[in-house]
Amino acid sequence: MGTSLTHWGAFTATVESGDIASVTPFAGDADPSPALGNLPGSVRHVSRITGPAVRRGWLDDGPGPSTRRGADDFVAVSWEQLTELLAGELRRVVDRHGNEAIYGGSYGWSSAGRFHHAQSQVHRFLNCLGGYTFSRHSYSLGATGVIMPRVVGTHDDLFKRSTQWDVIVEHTDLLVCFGGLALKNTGVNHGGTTAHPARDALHRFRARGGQIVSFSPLRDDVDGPCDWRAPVPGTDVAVMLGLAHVLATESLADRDFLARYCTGYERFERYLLGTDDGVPKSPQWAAERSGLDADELTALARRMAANRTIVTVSWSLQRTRFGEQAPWMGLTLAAMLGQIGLPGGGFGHGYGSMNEPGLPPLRCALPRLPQGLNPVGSFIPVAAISDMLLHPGEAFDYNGLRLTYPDIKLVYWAGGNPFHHHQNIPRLRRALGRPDTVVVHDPYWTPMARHADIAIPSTTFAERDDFSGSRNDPLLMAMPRLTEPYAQSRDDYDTFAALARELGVEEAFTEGRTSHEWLRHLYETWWQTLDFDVPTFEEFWRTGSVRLPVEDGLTLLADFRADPQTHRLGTRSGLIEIFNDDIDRFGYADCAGHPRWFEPTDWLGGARAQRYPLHLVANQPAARLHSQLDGGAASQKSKVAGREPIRIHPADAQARGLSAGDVVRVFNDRGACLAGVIVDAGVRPRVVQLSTGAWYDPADPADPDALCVHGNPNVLTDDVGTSSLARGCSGAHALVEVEKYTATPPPVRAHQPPRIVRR
Ligand SMILES: Nc1nc2c(c(=O)[nH]1)N[C@H]1C(S)=C(S)[C@@H](COP(=O)(O)OP(=O)(O)OC[C@H]3O[C@@H](n4cnc5c(=O)[nH]c(N)nc54)[C@H](O)[C@@H]3O)O[C@H]1N2
Ligand SMILES: Nc1nc2c(c(=O)[nH]1)N[C@H]1C(S)=C(S)[C@@H](COP(=O)(O)OP(=O)(O)OC[C@H]3O[C@@H](n4cnc5c(=O)[nH]c(N)nc54)[C@H](O)[C@@H]3O)O[C@H]1N2
Ligand SMILES: [Mo]
Repeated sequence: MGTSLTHWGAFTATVESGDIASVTPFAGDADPSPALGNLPGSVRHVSRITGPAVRRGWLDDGPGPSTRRGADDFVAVSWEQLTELLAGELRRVVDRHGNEAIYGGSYGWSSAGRFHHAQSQVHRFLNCLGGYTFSRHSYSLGATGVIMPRVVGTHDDLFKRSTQWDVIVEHTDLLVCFGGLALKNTGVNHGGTTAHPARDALHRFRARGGQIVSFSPLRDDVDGPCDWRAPVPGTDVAVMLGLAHVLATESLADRDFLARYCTGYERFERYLLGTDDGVPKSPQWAAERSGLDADELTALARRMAANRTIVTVSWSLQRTRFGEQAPWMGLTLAAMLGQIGLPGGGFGHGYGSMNEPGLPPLRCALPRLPQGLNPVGSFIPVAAISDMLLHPGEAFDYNGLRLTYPDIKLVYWAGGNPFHHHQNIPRLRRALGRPDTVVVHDPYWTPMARHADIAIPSTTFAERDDFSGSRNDPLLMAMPRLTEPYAQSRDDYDTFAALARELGVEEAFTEGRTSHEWLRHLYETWWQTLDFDVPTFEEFWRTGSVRLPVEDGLTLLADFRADPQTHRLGTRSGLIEIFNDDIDRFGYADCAGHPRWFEPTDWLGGARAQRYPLHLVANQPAARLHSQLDGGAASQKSKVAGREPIRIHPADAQARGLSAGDVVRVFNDRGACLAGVIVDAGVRPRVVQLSTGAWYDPADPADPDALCVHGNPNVLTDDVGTSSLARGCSGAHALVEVEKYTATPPPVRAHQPPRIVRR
């Protein structure tokens, strides 16, 4: 028996024969995530990496570009050999090419524990060696992270200090949700989560008479009653413009709010009304793009102005081409309503994207492993990894800067899975063929680990002591080890400590501490920064948790509304920028000085839809976190015919002769995968939904263009940035065609380890 925690919830586990046998959700959790069901059997799962392994070709031929990554056998080596080989290779790359030649961005969620957080560990280690090329922003919020600080002075306060559920329950009349309020996503919070209040909050909201309008291609993006509108995917900005047009032309826009708290509304209004381009962005204009009814949009705009309304934009809307526009336009629409900063009115970003929006923030910072300083200045926006590897030395635009891609010789990954998170996997595979060496730490033989030259078996959270920490969760939880490390797996910390010793930087990396000593050290250093009492480390470890004070009753931007001088925003003007001079000056073709509609390539209204007539929504999976524990029971139960399920509207299924349970080939000119059919009238016609996270499983591992037999949508998505401003991930959408797969479907082997030879 033991209690621990994942990004998707806290639980008590029984342990048998070195593995988790069963889990019981944490008693205080009203709505536990179904992904907890993936934990039993995860420690000794067949997909674990059992010992250090080196790709045969790399061992025989030495470092260098290779097309064999992902196709070669591995050779088992001892920890001593591994440490010597890898330390030697790190030294070679640093001496010959400089630290800039190491890409250590290492994006990924890894585990919830704050000390054994793999990304923090790898960054700290590489900093001890003199630094690395790093990455900025996230796949979650690539566009938001750049646009929102420019126009509202922050991005993370939008969700970490958002209007709280209790305030919404009490004051909001109307929630207008672009991208729905998907409760499946609120299961998760970075750093761990012990409570899931969103479902209950919506229940109470409705009981008070609150209403929800959901703009989404999927009916079940809102659980329970709502007014469901399904626009053509990717046209939300056009819809918002249509609503804004009604406010502007029917004297419903709050001119006082726009004058006092915003800049640039007049410039935007010229666009909205079509003063210069002759095209009013009217409800009729919006209807032509979105397929919605113009009169219904007009009626909704009036209803929004007459009620206490929150306009909320899910994060998915900014994970598309021109993704900067939707949150910016949502903010602009809310500003026109003039309710920003009033209880239960205004703007939201990410309700239903993650657990944290709507939850009270902590009144204190959290313990955190110091990562040291990185003297290397070169970086990429995180989703430009293939661009970087394929185009060293080339210049590119980012957020007003003109940067150059470095020439990467060694890629170091710990705690992430690019075959889960990155777009256009065929292109990614070619990109990963370019560096001399690819190093991956992971507990499991994920597709990324299979593409490594050096694969290092990490422990999971269940095999080590750690503690949690999340900005919007009141409990700091101890995560005592539940069982012994499996096979030869090692904590990432111990792997780095051994490498640091070999490379002469042990003291800098470990500061002389074991991991348990680090836990105490982090806790006690943190404790000294607090202005309230917390138990001693022993007491914390014994009782298993500390409850931290939170800031209750927040309304987003209430302080700014109350006093815009004292609480000026972090923008240049200190105000909400509906027009932004800097962005205007950058002169980008794909992001202008004010929010506007851009026509994407992959949308149903464009020419490409003649060849690929279905719009794929590649959203977050309900039964797991990303690709984590895809082999677990909850995830496996969600599969259809052993493949990732694809949902399709009955009319589209019928037109293709498909029925439930069929295996289909989903394809476009970027790639193809198999998937298992679910027919569902809750999906908009001409939309199909295939979530991310099925482990990439190429029919022929040597062919980068091979069919993925398991259903990873990132073989279909375009590896193109949101715009020149943010170059964020745009993987949420792709146009595809679907056909029945008539041959015998190849078996799914993604969770079987690669061939490992012993010498
Ligand atoms: N098409 C499309 N693509 C997307 C998205 C989308 O909507 N559509 N969403 C994007 C988003 S928002 C995100 S955040 C990304 C997520 O992408 P990732 O964060 O890369 O996905 P995960 O599957 O969580 O990868 C975490 C990895 O860490 C490993 N791990 C767990 N614990 C440890 C540990 O202690 N040590 C080490 N070394 N490893 C550990 C796990 O086994 C797993 O392989 O995907 C993005 N990709
Ligand atoms: N269970 C579970 N929860 C998760 C995660 C997970 O892997 N599993 N991942 C977590 C992470 S890292 C992140 S960043 C968040 C991501 O949070 P989001 O990005 O918000 O999540 P998604 O599920 O991709 O998208 C939410 C919904 O938006 C809708 N949508 C997609 N495109 C459009 C569009 O063009 N217009 C409209 N109106 N709606 C659209 C889809 O129907 C989809 O179900 O989720 C987090 N929560
Ligand atoms: Mo994310």
